[in-house]
Amino acid sequence: MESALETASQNASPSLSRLKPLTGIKIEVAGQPESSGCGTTGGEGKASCGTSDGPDDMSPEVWEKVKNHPCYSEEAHHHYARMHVAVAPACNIQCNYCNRKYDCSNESRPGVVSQKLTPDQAVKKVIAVASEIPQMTVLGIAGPGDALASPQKTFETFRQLQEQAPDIKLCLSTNGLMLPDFVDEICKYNIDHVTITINMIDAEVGEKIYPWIFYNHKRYYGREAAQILTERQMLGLEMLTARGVLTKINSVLIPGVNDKHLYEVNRAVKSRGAFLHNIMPLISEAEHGTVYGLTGQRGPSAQELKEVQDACMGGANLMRHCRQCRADAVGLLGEDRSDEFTLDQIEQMDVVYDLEKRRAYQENVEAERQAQQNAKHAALATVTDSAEDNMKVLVAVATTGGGKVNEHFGHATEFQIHEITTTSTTFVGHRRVDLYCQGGFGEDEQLPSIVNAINDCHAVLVAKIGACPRDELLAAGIEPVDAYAHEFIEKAALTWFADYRARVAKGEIIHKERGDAAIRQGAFMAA
Ligand code: CLF
Ligand code: SF4
Repeated sequence: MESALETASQNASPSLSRLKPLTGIKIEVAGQPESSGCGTTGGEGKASCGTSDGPDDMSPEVWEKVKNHPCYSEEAHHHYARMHVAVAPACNIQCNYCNRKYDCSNESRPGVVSQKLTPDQAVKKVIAVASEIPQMTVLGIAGPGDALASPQKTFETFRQLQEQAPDIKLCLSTNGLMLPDFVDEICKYNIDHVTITINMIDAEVGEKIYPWIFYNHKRYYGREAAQILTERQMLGLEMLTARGVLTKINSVLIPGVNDKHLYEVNRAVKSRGAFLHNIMPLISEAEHGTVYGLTGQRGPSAQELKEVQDACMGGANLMRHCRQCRADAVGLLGEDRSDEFTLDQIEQMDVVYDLEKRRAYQENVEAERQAQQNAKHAALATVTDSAEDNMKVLVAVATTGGGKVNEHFGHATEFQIHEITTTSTTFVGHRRVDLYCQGGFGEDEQLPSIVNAINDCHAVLVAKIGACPRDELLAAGIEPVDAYAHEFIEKAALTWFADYRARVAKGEIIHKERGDAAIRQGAFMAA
């Protein structure tokens, strides 16, 4: 084991200065956008997953890689889709938050994978989806085990796709144990995006997360296992950075285990050139059958998650729009169309991979995206508020996309959360909820869980809302706001906040701090 590590170390020659981090997702008013959070400095220029960032913020080479990747660009995720193919069932480590009967927790919600695929079946499925969903730009292999624990299946799938669908970006997710051994292979197939799940850099923390690993034909336990894993993860990350592959680090936030430690993880991965850091909440329920589920290890609250993410600002750039999707997910982030593409259905489809048609469609998407950006900045420039105070609130927004407040409260399956100051709006995440409106009627039993999910917000901006949920929200101290229906989110939020502060100043309402909110546990069911 040691000699393998040493050999790999000698092969690695990272030039870490090539990839430097940037700042986060913040939209400033009056047409003066400023990046400060979810972005990175990639190559010689800036790169970001921030809503306001574009080709001017990064090198052309990095922009080319991220511009239509829904996970690496927060802004792109409103327009472009990804899909996963479940070709990698095996795993070589055990995480206490994983049960093999469920999707890999690295990249997935806990929920069984509907169909495990052979590479041939996977390629067929990708071609079928790409024909039906021309905005599907990224193919990821994220389990249901570890992509590099089944390397033949993983790379055979990538090999075929590189030949048959050359415009699709290839993406891989791994626990990192075998990563140093496969960096050449990753580069050979032009896999430009690699996610490594790194929950610790200290074996004392690691032994509470990983009971064992299987490495070099031997099973290692406890602290020794965690030590090998962290060394391999760091080495793999350095090797990818040296080869110019964009890396994203996923970390599962486990309260009482690694919550205080993730700041150190953030600094460590930043110094090794990670492009993005995605800090995700632990999902842990007894019915998932995981060690953590069975021992009662809880996941973080919304504010606990935000506190750790905020503490990591300024380190590696943060991804805040992850939906913890399934290992066989298909569609835009936050939606899942995998049911439309079972193997039986694909057999019936008339599949034609038309590269020109896909390109033409994506050009239209780009034009629409640019028009939306221009309109948004024009709308923001009309917001005038020069007040300078420290008041800061969160608002929840119901949106179907396009950057607008355009979803009915009862139809929302998730709310965007924005932090508002007098001069800026910052996207800080999503909160999933159960549908309030069921079959045309409001489902009052769902309201408490929806209120819990956005309980740290002062207002919820919606296109429309009925009288019953309106009263319940008001009673909970959350202001329902439908006055800005179909406005751009940032403009609506800033305008509402100016009005809110004016009412506070006049004594019409009293400003109070809000409490915490709950992160929804359990499998996501699309509307
Ligand atoms: Fe898939 Fe992951 Fe690639 Fe994205 S997902 S392999 S980087 S294409 Fe994305 Fe899903 Fe979050 Fe993963 S939203 S779970 S970060
Ligand atoms: Fe489960 Fe993924 Fe961890 Fe393997 S790496 S044990 S599949 S969560």
